Amino acid sequence: MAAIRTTCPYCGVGCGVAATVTGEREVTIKGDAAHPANGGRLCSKGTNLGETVRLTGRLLHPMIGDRRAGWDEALDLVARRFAETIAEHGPESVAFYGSGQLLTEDYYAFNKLMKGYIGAANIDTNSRLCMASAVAAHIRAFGEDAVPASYDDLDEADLIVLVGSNTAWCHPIVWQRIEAARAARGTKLVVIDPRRTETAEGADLHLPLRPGSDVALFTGLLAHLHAIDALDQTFLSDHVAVPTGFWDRLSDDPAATARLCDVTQADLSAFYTLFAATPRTVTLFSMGVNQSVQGTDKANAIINCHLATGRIGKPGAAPFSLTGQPNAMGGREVGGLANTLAAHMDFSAPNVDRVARFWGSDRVADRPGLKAVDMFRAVAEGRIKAIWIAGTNPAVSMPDAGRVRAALAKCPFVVVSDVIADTDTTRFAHIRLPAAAWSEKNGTVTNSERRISRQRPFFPLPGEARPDWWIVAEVARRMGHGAAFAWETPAAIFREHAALTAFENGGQRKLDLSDWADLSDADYDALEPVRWGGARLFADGRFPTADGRARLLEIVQSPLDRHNGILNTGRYRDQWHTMTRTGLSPRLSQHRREPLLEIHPEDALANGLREGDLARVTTPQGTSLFRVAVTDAQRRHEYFVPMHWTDRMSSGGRTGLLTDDAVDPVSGQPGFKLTAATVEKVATDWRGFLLCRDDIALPPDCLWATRITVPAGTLYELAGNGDPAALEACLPAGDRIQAEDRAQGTRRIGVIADGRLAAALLVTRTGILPQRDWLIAQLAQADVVPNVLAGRAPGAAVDRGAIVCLCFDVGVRTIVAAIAEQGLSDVAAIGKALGAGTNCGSCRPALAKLIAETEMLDAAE
Ligand SMILES: Nc1nc2c(c(=O)[nH]1)N[C@H]1C(S)=C(S)[C@@H](COP(=O)(O)OP(=O)(O)OC[C@H]3O[C@@H](n4cnc5c(=O)[nH]c(N)nc54)[C@H](O)[C@@H]3O)O[C@H]1N2
Ligand SMILES: Nc1nc2c(c(=O)[nH]1)N[C@H]1C(S)=C(S)[C@@H](COP(=O)(O)OP(=O)(O)OC[C@H]3O[C@@H](n4cnc5c(=O)[nH]c(N)nc54)[C@H](O)[C@@H]3O)O[C@H]1N2
Ligand code: SF4
Ligand SMILES: [Mo]
Repeated sequence: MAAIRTTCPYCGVGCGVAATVTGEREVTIKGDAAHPANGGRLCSKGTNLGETVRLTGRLLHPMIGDRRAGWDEALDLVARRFAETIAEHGPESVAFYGSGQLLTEDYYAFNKLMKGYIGAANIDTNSRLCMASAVAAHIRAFGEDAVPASYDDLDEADLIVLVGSNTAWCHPIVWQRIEAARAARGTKLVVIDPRRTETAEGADLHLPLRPGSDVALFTGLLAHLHAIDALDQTFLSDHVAVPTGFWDRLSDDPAATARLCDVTQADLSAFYTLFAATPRTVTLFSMGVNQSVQGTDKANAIINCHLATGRIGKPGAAPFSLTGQPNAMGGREVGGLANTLAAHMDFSAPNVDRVARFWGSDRVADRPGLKAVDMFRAVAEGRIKAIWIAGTNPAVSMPDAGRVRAALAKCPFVVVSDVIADTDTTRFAHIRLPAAAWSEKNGTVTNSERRISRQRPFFPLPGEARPDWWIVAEVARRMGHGAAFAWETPAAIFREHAALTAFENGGQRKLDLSDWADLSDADYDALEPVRWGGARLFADGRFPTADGRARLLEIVQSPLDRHNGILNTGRYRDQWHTMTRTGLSPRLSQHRREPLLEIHPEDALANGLREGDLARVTTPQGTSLFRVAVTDAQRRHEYFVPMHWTDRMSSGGRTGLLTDDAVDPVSGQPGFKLTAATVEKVATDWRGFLLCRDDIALPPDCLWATRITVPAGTLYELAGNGDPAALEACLPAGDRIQAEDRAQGTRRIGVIADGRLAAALLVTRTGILPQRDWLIAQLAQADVVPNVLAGRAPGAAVDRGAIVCLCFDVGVRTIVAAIAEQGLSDVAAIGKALGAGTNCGSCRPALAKLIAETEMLDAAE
């Protein structure tokens, strides 16, 4: 069968994927060599998409409570309850909460129903948690939410600055492009992040700044550029509006800035000097900038430096906001946030009038609706009485998620459209609607560089799953708006969206898709990835403001509170958000098996914590346990935890319960990266692990139980107090073999069913447990090895250690040994010797780090 060309459903890089169906829900995934975003490359997440497309855990039928219902019944009920609520309490008593993982067509349908026909603007999405500050900053500086740059600019830059972005993990194919530019033209790389991430590890300069101090850093840079006369005066006078007296209010004081940002003055000056000297500079930023209570100011402080040096709209020179989700950008284009109306238009009277005429509706919303955090507050306070959540898991991903859960529990009517039956959010749903998933759904997404690509289906819709746009249109029809939602295909919706962007545009808005407004269905199906606005916007120096000028903004660093401990949160390389899909992949689950608390060695010492201990993190919002990982990549008094783990996956690692829900006053985006926190050791009597072929619920009576998917089964890491014997009740039926070491309090139990290993439980009070890999492999074996409970192959001395390269299955010990024995001195040499790092490339930063560490050890000897 021929490969279907589609787009990766994970990050905003928007890589093209070639999918070849090889059987029932079986597919081979390759990079699409013809896609300009990736030229055939895929990172670890994209490469392993095939492991996530089976029907495990899928929601396949509409459900009313726990009862399976037909589509008609479910849709009628949703329409009736929304209509009744609106009739009784007004249009603002209902809300939609969507996602940057919806397709543009889905997004358009949700937005049109809420803003065009329900007549309120209470539709917001998880992009509020992600991009809202970048959106607000673009609008403040350029007059429109338009990303000036493209990936081409990375190839042409001489300096790339990454601010608050762990690009190597979160935008890996952009990272590979940055690496390529460094190799090809010696592009310099500066990383600005409080943590020494794998992204920062190999940079020319890393500024481990004090969290939240980016505004001071970039305002200091602007003052310095002004002081040394490094501004582009011509660009400023022709194209930028500068407030009177602006420059007089800036003072160039690198020493003070370095103190405030807590970086050395030498490093700060090195950055300032490099920036001043390099016209071709691209500054990429993501969540370390956006997810801050001063996020919009941070983004504008960066943009200021680019405007003042004329570094925008030119090859290799631009501020560049990286988008997180695959269609964060498409959602912004549609206008699916509560503070935008549609197609890059706000709620000004002429815009409302224009959109009303285009949609043919007399009740278009005329003012912004509630932003995510306020929306869930309104649910809690009973002002919103019906909510429809689609493509997002707010019970995990919202800040202060405990409060969001309480709100949902009280809400009279909760509808959730999802692809997975049981998530932390679907637990609160009165109605669950089964959506089409990636591999089935059909439409378009827009990536970080404004490139619109097709997501194409290659499997038929399973069970009764339906596309999100279809579900919305059916509800709209039942609410009496059939004529406006009569689309037969996603192509029809795309044409309507494109036509709206072009409608009475007259060059006022950069977003103008008129070239695609008449696309035939066949042309839509065959649509090649296309970038609207071309490679770069604003090349003529004209901006979509009333006077055609961009704006320099007066920005002042907000005071930073002194906390004894700061919790920072973010992502792991191989997990995607709340793990509903990446959690199904055994390969991806190997990179980090448990949610870790990363902590500086001195803080660990001060709190009596050692590697592998359990620690309790407490914030004003809540508390949760994490496994301790001691690392000097953290600054003192700052802790990092991942956002991914859920109630479905773990008893701990519940980061969403901890974060503060304070928001940026301009954008309404929460400051996920900075919450006051304390840590303490949690002693346990025993630890262990449980491996089983069949899925079982989280074992009870454990302080710590985290699950991951492994080939042929599930692995639980466990710890607790009291008698671990209670765990034996979890074991499946079968013949048991046992071994015991009373001195160390170690118990090993194997269960054999049908002549194969069905489960293994290994628990110890003071002893050492074997590495998991060999036992995991035994689950898939047809025969049981005689001494299986030893946990390693008969005669085998050492195992290969934690897997570093997923593609070639190479462990850390194998790599370290090869570096030492064969004198391997770079990543390419490791690739030659072991294959590691030569496919998806996601482990290349980790390999580079291993070489550096081995060299350091050598030097120390
Ligand atoms: N593997 C993987 N990739 C993903 C995702 C995923 O879930 N997993 N999700 C996608 C999505 S939706 C998004 S939004 C992106 C996010 O991509 P990134 O923004 O790269 O990821 P994060 O880990 O959230 O945060 C980035 C960095 O911000 C730093 N930071 C914290 N506080 C500050 C500060 O005050 N200043 C500065 N300068 N930095 C700070 C953190 O230490 C962290 O390393 O990733 C996308 N790609
Ligand atoms: N502490 C902390 N919290 C954070 C962040 C952080 O850095 N730290 N980052 C924030 C950011 S940037 C983001 S983007 C959010 C992400 O957070 P969420 O959006 O909550 O995370 P996902 O796990 O991607 O949720 C997507 C849901 O949609 C379902 N789904 C997948 N495909 C489809 C589809 O086609 N249709 C429908 N209807 N459903 C589908 C999935 O099964 C899943 O339940 O988290 C935010 N929360
Ligand atoms: S970088 Fe990786 S996760 Fe992002 S779109 Fe490309 S393959 Fe997918
Ligand atoms: Mo995001």
